[in-house]
Formats: sequence, structure tokens, C-alpha cells
Amino acid sequence: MDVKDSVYFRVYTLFYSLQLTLQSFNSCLLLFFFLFTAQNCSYTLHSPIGTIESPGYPYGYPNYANCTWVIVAAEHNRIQLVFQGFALEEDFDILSVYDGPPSPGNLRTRLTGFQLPSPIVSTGSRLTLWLLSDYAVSGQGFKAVYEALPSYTCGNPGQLLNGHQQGSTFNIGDKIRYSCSPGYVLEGHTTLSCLATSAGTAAWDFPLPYCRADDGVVGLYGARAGLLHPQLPCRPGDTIALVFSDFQLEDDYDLLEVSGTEGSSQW
Ligand SMILES: [Ca+2]
Repeated sequence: MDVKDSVYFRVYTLFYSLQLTLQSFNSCLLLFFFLFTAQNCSYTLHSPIGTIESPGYPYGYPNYANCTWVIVAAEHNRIQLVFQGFALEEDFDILSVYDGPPSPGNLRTRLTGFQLPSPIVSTGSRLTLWLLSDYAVSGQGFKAVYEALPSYTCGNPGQLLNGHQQGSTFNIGDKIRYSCSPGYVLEGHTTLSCLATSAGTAAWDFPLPYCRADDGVVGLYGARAGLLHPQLPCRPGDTIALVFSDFQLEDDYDLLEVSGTEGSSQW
């Protein structure tokens, strides 16, 4: 099912559920439902280190979530954000990250789906996260730790999936080396150097590399083949991405649980 079909399906299911709701309740109750199920939350964080979790993490964020987290560090510091868990309904639930206050010109990245994002380091002393979810389908949500960094450090560029990081200091002049596990090939630069910038801060000279399976088949397809053909099991170390294109269960009464993840997931 492509995105267009998915949108039609979701619109259809929304109107179908609205029709059922109208048959059961009067319109005043329906208005109450829409006004008071939206989850609005807003946080301003001033401590130099901390953890941010989406509401309900890891058991799923609510529909209509509208949450902002503004991290404010001391002057001349920057903020490093490292994700530890990330699962948002792809394309429909979005975590926007702003390099500063949440204005369109400051948009750094829009995150969605099930890939753990790379660490983010702000250029200034403020970083904003804005989570918006739509009317249906949730995921585990996200968890991230943040830390205020002095201006002479680049911050940890991040670990590699199926790879290794050598080097544990991230200040100007430091180098970090990356290598991949057997069976994987490194794409990108093996060595990153933390350099001083003209703006008086520090930045890595190249983006984080990644490890690709050396037979050209990434873990996802191996897992898919394993599911469709049980005689072709996944290799040790492969991960399995399970992406729902359809999902509709009776709220509170019907439940799907997926085990094998970090902590079981229930929807
Ligand atoms: Ca959703």
C-alpha cells in the first residue's frame, strides 16, 4: 500500500469510525471527545544534562500529541542530543528538531519512522523538539539524552549499527575512527576530525559513516526472506524491521504485542 492509498484508507476509516460514533453518542459528546483527547505538553529544560521521553514511552504516545521541549544551555554552550530509542508512525507522526527557537528558518531535521537518528549538536545554546502525532496509530515513541557542551567540543558523533568506534574524546584536534563488523563494509569516511570553525565553535569534518552488508543485501531484506521462507533464517546480528502499513484494533480491548524489542511493545 503506497502513501496515497494509505491516506485514503485512513480517511475512510476515520469517517467510518465517526459514523459509528454518531450512532452511539450525541454530537455534544463527540465534540467533547475531540476537544479533550488532544495531548498538549510543553517543557523548558534548564539543567545541563537530562533525558527526554515522549509521553507514555515505551508503551506508545497518544494520538493528537502536540509536545515541545525547549532545551536552554548556558551562554556559549551547545547542546548534544543522543537518541536511545525511536519509533514513530512513519510519515504521519513527526518529531521536528529546531536549531534554536521553533521557527521555520531554524528547522534542523524532521524525524519519523523507525531508524534511530544520529546524534544532533546545536550550533547555539538552545535546541527545540516538537512532537506532533495524528489521529490514529502510535509507536513506542522516542527517548533521548541531552548534554550541554562547551564550545571547544564537537560532541560524540555517534555509534555505528554493526560497527565500532575508536576514540572517546571529542574536542578540537581529536580524531574518531570507525570500522565495521565482519560481513559489513564501511560507507563514508573512516576517520572524523573535530575542527575549529570560523564561528568560534567546533564541528566534525565529515558526516557519520555507516556499515552496509557486503553482499549488497541489508539486514531488512534478510529478515523479510526469513519471515517468508523459514528455511532461510536471519544471520546472527541482523535486525528485523517490522513496518505496519495497516493497523486497526478495538481500542482498549484488542491488543497486539511484539516481543524481541528492547522492552516489549503493545499497541
Ligand atoms: Ca499516528
